[in-house]
Amino acid sequence: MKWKGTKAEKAQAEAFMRRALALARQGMGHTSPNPMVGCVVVQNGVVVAEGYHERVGGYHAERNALTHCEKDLSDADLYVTLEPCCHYGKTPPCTEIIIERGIGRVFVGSLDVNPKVAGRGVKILEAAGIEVVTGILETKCRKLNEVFYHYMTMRTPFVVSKYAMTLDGKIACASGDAKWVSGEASRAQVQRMRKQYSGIMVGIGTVMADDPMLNCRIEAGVDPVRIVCDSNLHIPLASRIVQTAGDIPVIVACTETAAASAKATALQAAGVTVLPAGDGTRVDLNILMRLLGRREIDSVLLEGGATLNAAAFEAGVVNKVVAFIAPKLVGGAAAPPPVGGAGIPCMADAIVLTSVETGRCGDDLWVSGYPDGH
Ligand code: AOF
Ligand code: ZN
Repeated sequence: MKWKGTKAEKAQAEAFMRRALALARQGMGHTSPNPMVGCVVVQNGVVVAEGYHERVGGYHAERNALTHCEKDLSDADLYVTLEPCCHYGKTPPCTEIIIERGIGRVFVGSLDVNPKVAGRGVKILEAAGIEVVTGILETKCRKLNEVFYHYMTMRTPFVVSKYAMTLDGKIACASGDAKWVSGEASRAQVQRMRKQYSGIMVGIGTVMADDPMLNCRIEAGVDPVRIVCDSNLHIPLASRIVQTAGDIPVIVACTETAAASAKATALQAAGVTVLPAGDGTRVDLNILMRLLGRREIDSVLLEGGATLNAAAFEAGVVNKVVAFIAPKLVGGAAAPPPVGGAGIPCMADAIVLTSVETGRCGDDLWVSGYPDGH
């Protein structure tokens, strides 16, 4: 329902919702494919209980807040970033405990898109006589769970194309040297992104050039699944990714033909999942995304080079772009840009980003946005 509070009341409600958002973010990297959710319980203007969804399979935010508080919560206000669930999943419905504890008012950030909930959570609370106010900091709450909203409705991973380039639009020198394009602060930010998303994808060119690990070096146990797009299975068995396949999962996407080869068998023996994606001469990225979605990979950080990035934009699988721009120039007609391929012939047909945000990361600039229609 629409809320008729005063300006001051609205500002206060938003302040509590901001606290709930901060709590929700503490679950980052641990809740996939569930959303990040935070909850704050307020009585007489004071926060008396807090909780968040700490990990998939664990209690939801509301239950975490309420079970840890023994106070009488009759008529208290509860702020939650996502509509309370009303289904028996891995845990009992949050609506049940909210009703049991006698909460008087519930402030909801954004509605759930899970078809098991989708507005029914609000209806059940209202039917129990609880006043429900929706849409508090809705945009921020939705954005926090942009992965969840996409994955729950599309069943394919939310793909974030991340790249770092020089001010003259190069991701490496003409020699191939790329260490480092962006500064330390940007690279630290990329480590945080590796924690945030459940998969990380590169092309075979990057494996050949850099022999990367593609792990997350800021926290143990939150590494994304490593995905290599390698149509003809050229990945060396001695590469660091293959050598560590037993520790951090590796998926190598290839063609149907390559998946039937002896190389595929050798990779499987090394612990790699070989995933055929299409019967053409190259990996079909749309098919690959559907297959990754079936494996509950809800998001992919695409750290591609010029070729894979071009293929991803051409296939229309990119949902978000995050570009770091370093204030340096290297020139060179042969130095690669972030997106190669044949390119779009007319500027009028360019992929335009919406909801653009910009900022600074050390001396670098960053720009993020969402390709048209995504
Ligand atoms: C909430 N609060 O903290 C979360 C919610 O598998 P389950 O039982 O954990 O249920 C997952 C679904 O519950 C998820 O898809 C989403 O709809 C909702 N998540 N809801 O009220 C929470 N994590
Ligand atoms: Zn719940």
